[in-house]
Amino acid sequence: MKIVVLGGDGFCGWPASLHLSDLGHDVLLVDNLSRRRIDEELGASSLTPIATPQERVAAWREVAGREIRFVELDVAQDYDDLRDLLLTERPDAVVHFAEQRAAPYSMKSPAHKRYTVDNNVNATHNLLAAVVETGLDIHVVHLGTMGVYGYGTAGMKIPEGYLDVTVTPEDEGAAPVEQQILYPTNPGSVYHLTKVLDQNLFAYYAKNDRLRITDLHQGIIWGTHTDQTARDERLINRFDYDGDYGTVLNRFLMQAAVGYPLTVHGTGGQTRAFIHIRDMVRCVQLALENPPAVGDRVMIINQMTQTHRVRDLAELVARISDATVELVPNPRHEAAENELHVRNDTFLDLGLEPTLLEEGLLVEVEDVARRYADRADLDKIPCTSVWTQEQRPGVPPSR
Ligand code: NAD
Ligand code: USQ
Repeated sequence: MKIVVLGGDGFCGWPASLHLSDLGHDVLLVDNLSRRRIDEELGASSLTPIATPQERVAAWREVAGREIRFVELDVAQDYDDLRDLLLTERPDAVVHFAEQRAAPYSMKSPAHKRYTVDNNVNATHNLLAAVVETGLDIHVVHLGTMGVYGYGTAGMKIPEGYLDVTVTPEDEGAAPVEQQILYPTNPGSVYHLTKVLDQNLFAYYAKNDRLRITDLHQGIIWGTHTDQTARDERLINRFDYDGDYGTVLNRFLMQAAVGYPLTVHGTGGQTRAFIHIRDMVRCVQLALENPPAVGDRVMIINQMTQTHRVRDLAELVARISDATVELVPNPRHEAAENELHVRNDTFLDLGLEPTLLEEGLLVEVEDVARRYADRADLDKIPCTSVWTQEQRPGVPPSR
């Protein structure tokens, strides 16, 4: 297949691109490098030393003998260029990772909220409008999030996108009608909200223009290496640990490696869905190999393999690495404790063999963190973005 990867310079996009290229697909990376600029804005950087996109693709050519091309383009702003690229390249599929993906970053200020909405919603809508304008039959695979669902499920397993409901018609004597609706959303940040908005864009374009769309509702990624990124240091993936972009398990592993108390928010009773980065690249492959048909509704797949409670993760990391755990005030507005049950049959049925925490991989990731520990800036570890006005320093709680 010819595959365009939007956001191909990012934490997920880069290893996914290498994996697809390694399988023999023709891969074109598109990225506006906004993530690298946000590092500069935050004064933070990847724990691992990442090469430039140009160095990365040159290293891949040298190591694997395969060509990945790179185009710098803003998917949210350069509509004409995006459409022309699709017309010139005529890809079979586009994998869309090109969004601002950190919940804390999206809550930092009104400017950050607005940027996240503008960037994410426009990127998604530009892609859909461009596919329609080209008239090409391109399979769109989008990286969505488990966070669109919210985390209070009343004990039920969250289905893969759609909920069965029974409607009782107003007409007397009419039989109840069975329907499937999009599972009700309950986002926990402006970032997660943009993924909810994306969902409606997809539903509309699948219905109105018969676009073929797969929306992958992905859990929190942990890990950093894949088989391909580990092949040469110039191919190394980014590893975020700062208070905005670092995700919880990778943060705990890095904190353990540098002797920083593990930052558990609140009671650590939050339960979340997780997936290892190696499984993510395989899921993207499986999604590409199993597209919906023209006229189908959006194919929604839960891309997660395990659920874990935050405090259990902290205790596990503390146990294997002799770290201490600290309960810090929760900067977020989220339920202190929740259960989470998720259906994930689609990828398991397609042959995904989940990488589990128990497999000793925690240690592998911690090794990465330890190896690059001297690059860590400990001042960047605390999460300083807060969710509500009341949580801002100096604002009295009664306001
Ligand atoms: P990332 O920030 O590392 O990568 C995103 C890439 O997209 C960056 O390289 C950035 O420069 C690029 N980008 C952003 N806006 C763009 C635009 N307008 N035009 C062109 N390029 C643009 O994030 P990631 O962790 O790789 O996440 C990728 C996708 O996966 C996101 O949509 C995210 O919501 C989703 N996701 C990530 C996780 C996770 O744990 N990392 C979990 C679930 C879902
Ligand atoms: N948390 C801590 N301590 C920390 C960091 C986080 O206790 O140091 C807690 C948070 O309060 C939250 C949970 O851990 O309850 C998860 O936080 P996270 O930053 O790992 O995950 P989240 O903000 O949800 O975002 C990440 C990715 C996002 C993706 C999402 C998948 O950044 O792109 O969409 O995971 S999911 O959570 O399934 O929606």
